[in-house]
Amino acid sequence: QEDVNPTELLRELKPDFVVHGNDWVQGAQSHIRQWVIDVLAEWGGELVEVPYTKGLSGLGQQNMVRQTGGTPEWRLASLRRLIQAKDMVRIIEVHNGLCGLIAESAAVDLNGERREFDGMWESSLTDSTSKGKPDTSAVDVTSRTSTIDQILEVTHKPMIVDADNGGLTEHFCFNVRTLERLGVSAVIIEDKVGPKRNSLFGQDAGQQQDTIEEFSYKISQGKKAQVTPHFMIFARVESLILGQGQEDALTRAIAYVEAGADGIMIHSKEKTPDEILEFTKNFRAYSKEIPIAVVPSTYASVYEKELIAAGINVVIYANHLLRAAFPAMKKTAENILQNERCLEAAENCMSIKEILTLIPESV
Ligand code: SPV
Ligand code: MG
Repeated sequence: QEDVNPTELLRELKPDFVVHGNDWVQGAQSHIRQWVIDVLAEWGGELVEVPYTKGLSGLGQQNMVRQTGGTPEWRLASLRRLIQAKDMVRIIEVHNGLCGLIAESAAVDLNGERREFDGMWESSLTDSTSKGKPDTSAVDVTSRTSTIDQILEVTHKPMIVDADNGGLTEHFCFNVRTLERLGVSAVIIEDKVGPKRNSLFGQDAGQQQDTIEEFSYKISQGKKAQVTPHFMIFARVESLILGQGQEDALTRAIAYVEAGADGIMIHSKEKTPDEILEFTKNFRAYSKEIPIAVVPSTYASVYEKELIAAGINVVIYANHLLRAAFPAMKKTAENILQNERCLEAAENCMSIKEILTLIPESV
Protein backbone atom coordinates (compact mmCIF):
# COMPACT_ATOMS: atom_id res chain seq x y z
CA GLN A 1 0.00 0.00 0.00
CA GLU A 2 1.54 3.27 -1.17
CA ASP A 3 -1.08 5.61 0.18
CA VAL A 4 -2.60 6.15 3.60
CA ASN A 5 -6.03 5.90 1.93
CA PRO A 6 -6.65 2.17 1.17
CA THR A 7 -9.79 2.76 -0.95
CA GLU A 8 -8.25 2.14 -4.38
CA LEU A 9 -6.34 -0.94 -3.28
CA LEU A 10 -9.46 -2.42 -1.68
CA ARG A 11 -11.48 -1.76 -4.85
CA GLU A 12 -8.84 -3.61 -6.81
CA LEU A 13 -8.74 -6.64 -4.46
CA LYS A 14 -12.41 -6.65 -3.37
CA PRO A 15 -11.70 -8.67 -0.18
CA ASP A 16 -14.55 -10.41 1.69
CA PHE A 17 -12.97 -9.42 5.01
CA VAL A 18 -10.70 -6.66 6.27
CA VAL A 19 -9.19 -7.31 9.74
CA HIS A 20 -7.92 -4.44 11.88
CA GLY A 21 -7.25 -3.68 15.57
CA ASN A 22 -10.10 -1.76 17.22
CA ASP A 23 -7.75 1.09 18.25
CA TRP A 24 -8.90 3.04 15.20
CA VAL A 25 -12.54 3.35 16.28
CA GLN A 26 -11.64 6.72 17.78
CA GLY A 27 -8.73 9.08 17.26
CA ALA A 28 -6.39 9.92 14.41
CA GLN A 29 -7.22 6.87 12.25
CA SER A 30 -11.01 6.94 12.58
CA HIS A 31 -11.50 8.59 9.18
CA ILE A 32 -9.42 5.83 7.53
CA ARG A 33 -11.76 3.30 9.19
CA GLN A 34 -14.73 5.15 7.68
CA TRP A 35 -13.15 4.98 4.21
CA VAL A 36 -12.76 1.20 4.63
CA ILE A 37 -16.38 0.77 5.80
CA ASP A 38 -17.68 2.85 2.87
CA VAL A 39 -15.69 1.04 0.21
CA LEU A 40 -16.46 -2.47 1.61
CA ALA A 41 -20.17 -1.61 1.36
CA GLU A 42 -19.79 -1.43 -2.45
CA TRP A 43 -19.52 -5.27 -2.66
CA GLY A 44 -20.79 -6.33 0.79
CA GLY A 45 -17.34 -6.94 2.35
CA GLU A 46 -17.05 -7.10 6.13
CA LEU A 47 -14.81 -5.24 8.57
CA VAL A 48 -13.61 -7.45 11.45
CA GLU A 49 -12.14 -5.57 14.41
CA VAL A 50 -10.06 -7.34 17.05
CA PRO A 51 -9.24 -5.88 20.49
CA TYR A 52 -6.06 -3.84 20.40
CA THR A 53 -3.22 -4.74 22.82
CA LYS A 54 -2.33 -1.55 24.64
CA GLY A 55 1.35 -0.67 24.97
CA LEU A 56 2.43 -3.29 22.45
CA SER A 57 3.91 -1.00 19.84
CA GLY A 58 6.60 0.48 22.07
CA LEU A 59 7.65 -2.47 24.22
CA GLY A 60 7.05 -5.22 21.69
CA GLN A 61 9.03 -3.32 19.09
CA GLN A 62 11.93 -2.76 21.46
CA ASN A 63 12.13 -6.40 22.59
CA MET A 64 11.91 -7.63 19.04
CA VAL A 65 14.71 -5.34 17.92
CA ARG A 66 16.87 -6.28 20.93
CA GLN A 67 16.58 -9.95 20.03
CA THR A 68 17.13 -9.63 16.30
CA GLY A 69 19.38 -6.55 16.20
CA GLY A 70 17.94 -3.58 14.33
CA THR A 71 19.23 -2.36 11.01
CA PRO A 72 19.47 1.36 10.15
CA GLU A 73 16.79 0.84 7.51
CA TRP A 74 14.42 -0.86 9.94
CA ARG A 75 14.83 1.97 12.43
CA LEU A 76 14.49 4.63 9.73
CA ALA A 77 11.15 3.24 8.55
CA SER A 78 9.72 2.82 12.05
CA LEU A 79 8.78 6.46 12.64
CA ARG A 80 6.41 6.62 9.66
CA ARG A 81 4.77 3.40 10.84
CA LEU A 82 4.38 4.70 14.40
CA ILE A 83 2.83 7.96 13.18
CA GLN A 84 0.29 6.01 11.15
CA ALA A 85 -0.47 3.56 13.94
CA LYS A 86 -0.63 5.73 17.05
CA ASP A 87 -2.88 8.59 18.13
CA MET A 88 0.28 10.56 18.84
CA VAL A 89 4.01 9.80 18.86
CA ARG A 90 5.88 10.92 21.99
CA ILE A 91 9.47 12.12 21.47
CA ILE A 92 12.11 13.23 23.98
CA GLU A 93 15.33 15.18 23.55
CA VAL A 94 18.69 13.41 23.58
CA HIS A 95 22.21 14.83 23.35
CA ASN A 96 24.51 11.88 24.06
CA GLY A 97 24.54 8.10 24.33
CA LEU A 98 23.63 8.07 28.01
CA CYS A 99 20.46 10.09 27.61
CA GLY A 100 19.71 7.99 24.52
CA LEU A 101 19.63 5.03 26.90
CA ILE A 102 17.29 6.93 29.24
CA ALA A 103 14.99 7.86 26.35
CA GLU A 104 15.06 4.23 25.28
CA SER A 105 14.26 2.62 28.60
CA ALA A 106 12.26 5.17 30.65
CA ALA A 107 8.80 3.67 31.26
CA VAL A 108 5.95 3.91 33.72
CA ASP A 109 3.17 1.41 34.31
CA LEU A 110 -0.16 3.12 34.92
CA ASN A 111 -3.36 1.12 35.41
CA GLY A 112 -1.97 -1.78 33.43
CA GLU A 113 -0.84 0.46 30.59
CA ARG A 114 2.87 0.78 29.93
CA ARG A 115 3.85 4.29 28.88
CA GLU A 116 7.16 5.16 27.27
CA PHE A 117 8.77 7.41 24.68
CA ASP A 118 8.44 6.40 21.04
CA GLY A 119 11.58 8.11 19.82
CA MET A 120 14.28 10.75 20.20
CA TRP A 121 14.82 14.39 19.19
CA GLU A 122 18.43 15.32 18.48
CA SER A 123 18.03 18.99 19.42
CA SER A 124 20.31 21.75 18.14
CA LEU A 125 19.84 23.57 21.45
CA THR A 126 20.84 20.70 23.72
CA ASP A 127 23.54 19.29 21.44
CA SER A 128 25.17 22.76 21.38
CA THR A 129 24.63 23.45 25.09
CA SER A 130 26.05 20.10 26.13
CA LYS A 131 29.22 21.09 24.25
CA GLY A 132 29.32 24.49 25.96
CA LYS A 133 28.43 26.26 22.69
CA PRO A 134 25.52 28.58 21.82
CA ASP A 135 22.60 27.38 19.67
CA THR A 136 23.83 29.38 16.66
CA SER A 137 24.92 26.55 14.34
CA ALA A 138 28.37 26.97 15.95
CA VAL A 139 28.41 23.18 16.34
CA ASP A 140 28.97 22.11 12.74
CA VAL A 141 27.32 19.29 10.79
CA THR A 142 30.32 16.97 11.20
CA SER A 143 30.14 17.26 14.98
CA ARG A 144 26.34 16.91 15.00
CA THR A 145 26.60 13.81 12.79
CA SER A 146 29.15 12.25 15.12
CA THR A 147 26.89 12.84 18.17
CA ILE A 148 23.89 11.46 16.28
CA ASP A 149 25.89 8.34 15.38
CA GLN A 150 26.98 7.85 19.00
CA ILE A 151 23.35 7.96 20.14
CA LEU A 152 22.19 5.62 17.39
CA GLU A 153 24.91 3.14 18.28
CA VAL A 154 23.40 2.44 21.72
CA THR A 155 19.67 2.79 20.99
CA HIS A 156 16.94 1.29 18.80
CA LYS A 157 14.12 3.84 18.78
CA PRO A 158 13.58 6.22 15.85
CA MET A 159 15.31 9.60 15.81
CA ILE A 160 14.20 12.98 14.49
CA VAL A 161 17.04 15.43 13.84
CA ASP A 162 16.77 19.19 14.29
CA ALA A 163 18.80 20.53 11.36
CA ASP A 164 18.20 24.27 11.98
CA ASN A 165 17.35 25.76 8.57
CA GLY A 166 19.01 22.91 6.68
CA GLY A 167 21.88 25.15 5.51
CA LEU A 168 22.52 25.72 1.83
CA THR A 169 20.21 23.65 -0.39
CA GLU A 170 23.21 21.87 -1.94
CA HIS A 171 24.52 20.92 1.50
CA PHE A 172 21.07 19.92 2.74
CA CYS A 173 20.86 17.31 -0.03
CA PHE A 174 24.13 15.70 1.12
CA ASN A 175 22.99 15.83 4.73
CA VAL A 176 19.69 14.08 3.94
CA ARG A 177 21.67 11.15 2.56
CA THR A 178 24.03 11.11 5.54
CA LEU A 179 21.11 11.00 7.96
CA GLU A 180 19.40 8.22 6.00
CA ARG A 181 22.60 6.18 5.93
CA LEU A 182 22.84 6.45 9.72
CA GLY A 183 19.22 5.33 10.17
CA VAL A 184 17.67 8.67 11.18
CA SER A 185 13.91 8.68 10.44
CA ALA A 186 13.20 12.36 9.90
CA VAL A 187 14.76 15.78 9.72
CA ILE A 188 13.03 19.02 10.66
CA ILE A 189 14.18 22.23 8.98
CA GLU A 190 12.94 25.71 9.86
CA ASP A 191 12.03 28.46 7.39
CA LYS A 192 14.55 31.03 8.60
CA VAL A 193 17.59 32.67 7.01
CA GLY A 194 20.59 34.63 8.28
CA PRO A 195 22.52 34.04 11.50
CA LYS A 196 20.91 31.20 13.44
CA ARG A 197 19.13 32.16 16.66
CA ASN A 198 17.00 29.93 18.90
CA SER A 199 13.28 30.39 18.19
CA LEU A 200 12.43 31.00 21.82
CA PHE A 201 14.26 34.38 21.62
CA GLY A 202 11.45 35.39 19.24
CA GLN A 203 11.63 38.70 17.38
CA ASP A 204 14.12 40.20 19.87
CA ALA A 205 16.95 38.28 18.19
CA GLY A 206 16.30 39.87 14.76
CA GLN A 207 15.44 36.54 13.15
CA GLN A 208 14.38 36.57 9.53
CA GLN A 209 12.06 34.20 7.71
CA ASP A 210 12.99 32.65 4.36
CA THR A 211 10.85 33.34 1.28
CA ILE A 212 8.23 30.71 0.52
CA GLU A 213 9.87 30.10 -2.87
CA GLU A 214 13.40 29.52 -1.53
CA PHE A 215 12.31 27.32 1.35
CA SER A 216 9.97 25.29 -0.87
CA TYR A 217 12.87 24.76 -3.28
CA LYS A 218 15.06 23.49 -0.42
CA ILE A 219 12.35 21.01 0.60
CA SER A 220 11.80 19.76 -2.93
CA GLN A 221 15.53 19.25 -3.51
CA GLY A 222 15.85 17.42 -0.19
CA LYS A 223 12.99 15.10 -1.17
CA LYS A 224 14.65 14.40 -4.51
CA ALA A 225 17.94 13.59 -2.75
CA GLN A 226 16.57 10.98 -0.35
CA VAL A 227 17.17 7.36 -1.21
CA THR A 228 14.63 5.43 0.87
CA PRO A 229 10.86 5.97 0.58
CA HIS A 230 10.50 6.16 4.38
CA PHE A 231 12.68 9.14 5.30
CA MET A 232 10.59 12.18 6.30
CA ILE A 233 11.28 15.89 5.90
CA PHE A 234 9.23 18.08 8.22
CA ALA A 235 8.97 21.79 7.41
CA ARG A 236 9.03 23.95 10.51
CA VAL A 237 6.91 27.06 10.16
CA GLU A 238 8.22 30.01 12.21
CA SER A 239 5.45 32.50 11.37
CA LEU A 240 3.94 32.46 14.86
CA ILE A 241 7.38 32.83 16.50
CA LEU A 242 8.05 35.87 14.29
CA GLY A 243 4.63 37.51 14.76
CA GLN A 244 3.49 36.96 11.16
CA GLY A 245 0.08 35.60 12.12
CA GLN A 246 -2.08 32.59 11.35
CA GLU A 247 -2.72 33.34 7.71
CA ASP A 248 0.98 33.48 6.91
CA ALA A 249 1.57 30.26 8.89
CA LEU A 250 -1.16 28.42 6.98
CA THR A 251 -0.10 29.73 3.56
CA ARG A 252 3.45 28.63 4.21
CA ALA A 253 2.49 25.22 5.62
CA ILE A 254 0.39 24.47 2.53
CA ALA A 255 3.15 25.66 0.18
CA TYR A 256 5.72 23.48 1.95
CA VAL A 257 3.49 20.40 1.78
CA GLU A 258 2.95 21.07 -1.92
CA ALA A 259 6.74 21.27 -2.33
CA GLY A 260 6.96 17.75 -0.87
CA ALA A 261 7.21 18.13 2.93
CA ASP A 262 6.06 14.96 4.68
CA GLY A 263 4.96 16.85 7.78
CA ILE A 264 4.71 20.28 9.40
CA MET A 265 6.17 21.42 12.67
CA ILE A 266 4.43 24.50 14.00
CA HIS A 267 6.29 26.34 16.73
CA SER A 268 5.16 28.87 19.34
CA LYS A 269 6.71 30.66 22.30
CA GLU A 270 3.39 31.60 23.89
CA LYS A 271 2.49 30.45 27.40
CA THR A 272 -0.75 28.82 26.23
CA PRO A 273 -1.33 26.39 23.35
CA ASP A 274 -4.08 28.59 21.84
CA GLU A 275 -2.25 29.68 18.69
CA ILE A 276 -0.98 26.14 18.06
CA LEU A 277 -4.51 24.76 18.38
CA GLU A 278 -5.89 27.46 16.07
CA PHE A 279 -3.23 26.67 13.45
CA THR A 280 -3.97 22.95 13.73
CA LYS A 281 -7.69 23.53 13.23
CA ASN A 282 -7.00 25.61 10.10
CA PHE A 283 -4.44 23.16 8.73
CA ARG A 284 -6.69 20.15 9.36
CA ALA A 285 -9.31 21.79 7.11
CA TYR A 286 -6.67 21.58 4.36
CA SER A 287 -5.31 18.09 5.18
CA LYS A 288 -6.42 15.42 7.62
CA GLU A 289 -3.37 13.22 7.06
CA ILE A 290 -0.20 15.32 6.90
CA PRO A 291 1.47 14.85 10.31
CA ILE A 292 1.78 17.89 12.58
CA ALA A 293 4.56 18.09 15.18
CA VAL A 294 4.66 20.49 18.13
CA VAL A 295 7.19 21.47 20.80
CA PRO A 296 5.36 22.53 23.99
CA SER A 297 8.36 24.06 25.82
CA THR A 298 6.67 27.36 26.76
CA TYR A 299 3.04 26.15 26.78
CA ALA A 300 4.13 23.27 29.01
CA SER A 301 0.80 22.96 30.84
CA VAL A 302 -0.89 21.40 27.82
CA TYR A 303 -1.77 17.72 28.23
CA GLU A 304 -1.04 15.16 25.54
CA LYS A 305 -4.74 14.30 25.32
CA GLU A 306 -5.51 17.92 24.35
CA LEU A 307 -2.95 17.73 21.54
CA ILE A 308 -4.36 14.38 20.37
CA ALA A 309 -7.91 15.78 20.37
CA ALA A 310 -6.72 18.67 18.19
CA GLY A 311 -5.24 16.28 15.62
CA ILE A 312 -1.54 16.68 16.44
CA ASN A 313 0.58 13.62 15.62
CA VAL A 314 3.98 14.22 17.20
CA VAL A 315 4.85 15.87 20.53
CA ILE A 316 8.50 16.72 21.15
CA TYR A 317 9.77 17.37 24.68
CA ALA A 318 12.71 19.25 23.27
CA ASN A 319 15.18 20.07 26.04
CA HIS A 320 14.14 18.47 29.32
CA LEU A 321 16.88 15.89 29.90
CA LEU A 322 19.60 18.53 29.59
CA ARG A 323 17.68 21.08 31.67
CA ALA A 324 17.27 18.44 34.39
CA ALA A 325 20.94 17.36 34.35
CA PHE A 326 22.48 20.84 34.56
CA PRO A 327 21.09 21.94 37.98
CA ALA A 328 21.97 18.54 39.49
CA MET A 329 25.59 18.79 38.29
CA LYS A 330 25.92 22.42 39.41
CA LYS A 331 24.54 21.64 42.88
CA THR A 332 26.98 18.74 43.27
CA ALA A 333 29.99 20.87 42.22
CA GLU A 334 29.00 23.61 44.70
CA ASN A 335 28.42 21.06 47.43
CA ILE A 336 32.02 19.78 47.11
CA LEU A 337 33.34 23.37 47.22
CA GLN A 338 31.30 24.15 50.34
CA ASN A 339 32.35 21.04 52.29
CA GLU A 340 35.91 20.72 51.03
CA ARG A 341 35.21 17.00 50.64
CA CYS A 342 32.86 14.81 48.61
CA LEU A 343 31.00 12.86 51.32
CA GLU A 344 27.95 15.16 51.42
CA ALA A 345 27.73 15.39 47.62
CA ALA A 346 27.70 11.58 47.37
CA GLU A 347 24.30 11.50 49.11
CA ASN A 348 22.67 12.76 45.93
CA CYS A 349 24.80 10.66 43.58
CA MET A 350 24.49 7.11 42.29
CA SER A 351 26.68 4.65 44.16
CA ILE A 352 30.06 3.77 42.65
CA LYS A 353 28.78 0.20 42.20
CA GLU A 354 25.76 1.46 40.28
CA ILE A 355 27.77 3.68 37.95
CA LEU A 356 30.26 0.89 37.26
CA THR A 357 27.51 -1.52 36.28
CA LEU A 358 25.07 0.94 34.69
CA ILE A 359 26.24 0.09 31.20
CA PRO A 360 26.42 -3.66 30.54
CA GLU A 361 29.84 -4.81 29.30
CA SER A 362 28.44 -7.02 26.55
CA VAL A 363 25.72 -6.48 23.96
C1 SPV B 1 15.71 22.74 19.65
O1 SPV B 1 15.42 21.90 20.52
O2 SPV B 1 16.86 23.03 19.34
C2 SPV B 1 14.63 23.43 18.92
C3 SPV B 1 13.36 23.72 19.59
O3 SPV B 1 14.87 23.84 17.80
S1 SPV B 1 13.49 25.30 20.25
O4 SPV B 1 14.63 25.32 21.16
O5 SPV B 1 12.24 25.58 20.95
O6 SPV B 1 13.69 26.25 19.16
MG1 MG C 1 16.91 23.88 17.33
